[in-house]
Amino acid sequence: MTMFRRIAALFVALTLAFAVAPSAPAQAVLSDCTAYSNVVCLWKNAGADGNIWRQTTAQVPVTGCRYLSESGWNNEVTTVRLQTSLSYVLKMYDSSNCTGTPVDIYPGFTYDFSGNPWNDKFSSLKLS
Ligand SMILES: [Ca+2]
Repeated sequence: MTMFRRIAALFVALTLAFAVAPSAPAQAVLSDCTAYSNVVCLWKNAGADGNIWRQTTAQVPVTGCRYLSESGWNNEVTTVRLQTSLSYVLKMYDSSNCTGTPVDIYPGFTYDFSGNPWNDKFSSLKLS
């Protein structure tokens, strides 16, 4: 084989390796939230990266509490955004049942808790 053919064969092999490699879970971006109306968005990583938890505001109770343990997101959240034109405030709690002092999340802002004591602490939420 000529050197060129060796390199070409190697390139094809590498291309195939990447093509058939199991794909990682899709990494979310900010637009996976901002493209929607009236949604609550949580990301596992800083900078609205990693897996996304996105629910409509109708799916997050005003009276009552949404438990993140039910979806495997307990103590996993780093980035939060409330994407709505409605006058809601999102209340995020360390406790599992919306008790204690919440962190208030206002609409239209992206909150990145990396390096913050609240990082990977949120366990429940509600709207107010
Ligand atoms: Ca917690």
